[in-house]
Amino acid sequence: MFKKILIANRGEIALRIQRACRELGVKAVMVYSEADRDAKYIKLADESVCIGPAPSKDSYLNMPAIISAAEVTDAEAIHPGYGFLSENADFAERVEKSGFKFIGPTPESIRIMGDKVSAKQTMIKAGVPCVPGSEGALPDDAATIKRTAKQVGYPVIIKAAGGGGGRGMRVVHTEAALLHAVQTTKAEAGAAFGNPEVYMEKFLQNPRHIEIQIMADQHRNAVWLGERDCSMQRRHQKVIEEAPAPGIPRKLIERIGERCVAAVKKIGYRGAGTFEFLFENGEFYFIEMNTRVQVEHPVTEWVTGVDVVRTQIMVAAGEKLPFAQRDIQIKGHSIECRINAEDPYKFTPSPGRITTWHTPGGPGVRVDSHIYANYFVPPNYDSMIGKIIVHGDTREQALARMRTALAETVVEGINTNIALHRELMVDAKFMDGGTNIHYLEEWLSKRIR
Ligand code: MV4
Repeated sequence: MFKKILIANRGEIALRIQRACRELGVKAVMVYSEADRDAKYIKLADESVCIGPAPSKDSYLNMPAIISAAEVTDAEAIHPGYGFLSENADFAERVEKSGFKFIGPTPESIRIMGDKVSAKQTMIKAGVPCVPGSEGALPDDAATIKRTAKQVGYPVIIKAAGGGGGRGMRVVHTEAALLHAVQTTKAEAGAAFGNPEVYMEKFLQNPRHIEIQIMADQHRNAVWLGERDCSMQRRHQKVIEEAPAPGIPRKLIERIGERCVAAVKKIGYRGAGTFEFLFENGEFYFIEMNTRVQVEHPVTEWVTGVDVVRTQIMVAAGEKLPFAQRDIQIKGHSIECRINAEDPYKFTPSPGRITTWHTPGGPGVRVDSHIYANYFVPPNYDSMIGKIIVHGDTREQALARMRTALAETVVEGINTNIALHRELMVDAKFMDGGTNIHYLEEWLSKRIR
């Protein structure tokens, strides 16, 4: 096992990784920007290094500063968390070339999955079902593009190879609109991602977003850790996640989970990873793979009993997975509410000083947050300030526990979306389970304040 790890992130995930290090007896080096100087997890750290001013590009995205921090503190490995440099293949490569372990997959794996065209081709080859569409990137010639769209059937969606997470896509309903949409998406993709390649898929109108968590070691062992339903989202930002996905037959999920494991073994993937699927009319369609630990990993941890972050560190150190597929049994139900510092109606960010912070507690309640009374939420980063996660024997019990937890929670000094969560936890359709990716935005458009 490593003696010392550098945590190249901030906020709740930096604290989450620090906790995993403590448990493993590994020293944690925290890096921070000038805006995060006073954070409690910095004071709690074994060591900490300032890596630059508040803007992310000068600190949490500053590769030389992070690698130098690892050098001066004699860290052996770097955990990138999520966001920032976590899915940057060049960073992973520079980390390894500088003699450190990158706690994540190889740069090659990150590169393949970062290019959505090569990710999809890899998954088709590995037997993972994908959304019907173009074979690879679209060519330039108009006739071929039109023919492909006719074969796929309208509506189609044009997606940038370098996009993902909802960036660089355009839905097309008619042939008349097709070529212009392809050209515009290409131009935008070239400017935004430095890669003008686009591909085409059948546009699924009312899918759910279901994702499969996998974990692999360097010794060809891989398991899937159940699924998460992440359909409750607004503008591609997830708001509520849960595990297992309500109403999907276990046999169906198991077939997909096994395909994901087979794919991971085929490509020699190591570390944690997530296969994102759209689920419509009883079918799963792969869209993207994430090569990092995700915000919503706690719901998986709670229904499987696996510590995802601890396992990431263990497999990066070269250890074997400490469990096999037969050890993974889904137990009960878990729900996560993301707490954001934002206007509860307009969703504009609400940074500032937190004056009061009462955390919820009791059986089946977990709070992952770095905040405290008198903490200043900096305006420079994502507005998520923490997560409330609950577990119950049933989904109904988990919902009841989340209602109680949200009722106990008090945040004063800034605005948060806690009121939104309180409303959603008593919404009849959400309580039924199985809402699609459009449900929350439709619900918000009809919401009365
Ligand atoms: C789609 C789709 C419908 N059909 N692909 C958006 C984020 C990116 N990961 C992929 N996305 C979508 N791809 C096809 N062929 C609808 C979406 C989509 C979506 C997906 C997951 C969660 C929320 C979403 C919100 C809007 C659109």
